[in-house]
Amino acid sequence: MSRKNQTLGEFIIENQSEFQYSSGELSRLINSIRLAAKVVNHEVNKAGLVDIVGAAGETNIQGEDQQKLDVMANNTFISTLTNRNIVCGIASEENDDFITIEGQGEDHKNKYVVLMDPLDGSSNIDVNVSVGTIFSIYRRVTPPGSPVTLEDFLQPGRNQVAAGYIIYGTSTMLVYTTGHGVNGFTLNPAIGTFYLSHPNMQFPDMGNIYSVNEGNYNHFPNGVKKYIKYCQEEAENRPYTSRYIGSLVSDIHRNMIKGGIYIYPKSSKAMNGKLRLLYECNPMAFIAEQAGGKASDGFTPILDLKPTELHERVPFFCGSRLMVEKAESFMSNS
Ligand code: AHM
Ligand code: MG
Repeated sequence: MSRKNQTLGEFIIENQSEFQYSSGELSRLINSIRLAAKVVNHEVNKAGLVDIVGAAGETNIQGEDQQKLDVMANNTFISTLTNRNIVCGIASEENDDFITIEGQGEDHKNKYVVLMDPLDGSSNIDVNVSVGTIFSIYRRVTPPGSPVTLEDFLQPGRNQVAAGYIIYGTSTMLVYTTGHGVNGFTLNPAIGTFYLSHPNMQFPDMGNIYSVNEGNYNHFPNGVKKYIKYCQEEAENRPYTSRYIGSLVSDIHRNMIKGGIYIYPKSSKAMNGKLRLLYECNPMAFIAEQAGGKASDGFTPILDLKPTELHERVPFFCGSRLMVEKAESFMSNS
């Protein structure tokens, strides 16, 4: 249930009972993400003012160790998530291996694992383009009481209990789902509070935006080439408009609001595309499906793929249902 002027904190509490395990832990976990998001937002907003966009390990003019923003975001989310007694493991795009969290009693009793891309699109920061955080939450599959294992992280996306993103844009938004639709909250920076601004977000079934890095056109599979030509053809509601920010969170967010398709296909340069199944595609696919959209690798729903390694990459087609289905038909017929 949503109502006017509802804050994210109120929304989390009021909707807690929707969640089947409903012990309050998932709510506390989302609350800790809300807190980390505010900290990262503060730092991202200062990026143009202070000299913190330099390489990690350098020293700034005040003699302080510099952290690149993606390192800062990673550290912020890890420490915030570790400090509550809820999470037993974290996997991040920024870390080679997963992190094991013992918990306060050092007993490995916590139930949730978090997988995240702490600052996606970070190459855009220097040019003042929106970036985002993407997160994905699962219940561990190994029994509590022992350290997490790789198996806890390599679950199909279908097992996600929550997923979301934060977009640090013209305004900062937190958008998430716990499997009961998608809701978006906008930060009022003056008072540091997220308000429900986009209740029950829905991908329009059809749109007129296609988002793909066409610079790689010559390297794309035939199905993608043909679909791009289809998008450009003169027809009743075509040509579509091409919009590509190169910042996944922003491209998906815009397409969810306006209707569109995002494609990062495989290519002859990158056999599995670029995006990571666990940190980028699974959470975005969960959100897309919960918002009435679709997400696949061109053939199979992303959420049905069985991951085999932490940093696995996968081709990604995500967006308005009818557009993704059309792109898939070009893939299977070529
Ligand atoms: P990153 O995780 O290294 O930031 O890369 C992911 C980003 C996405 O946000 C974006 O959609 C894509 O890379 C853009 O890649 P390209 O520049 O190849 O089009
Ligand atoms: Mg990324």
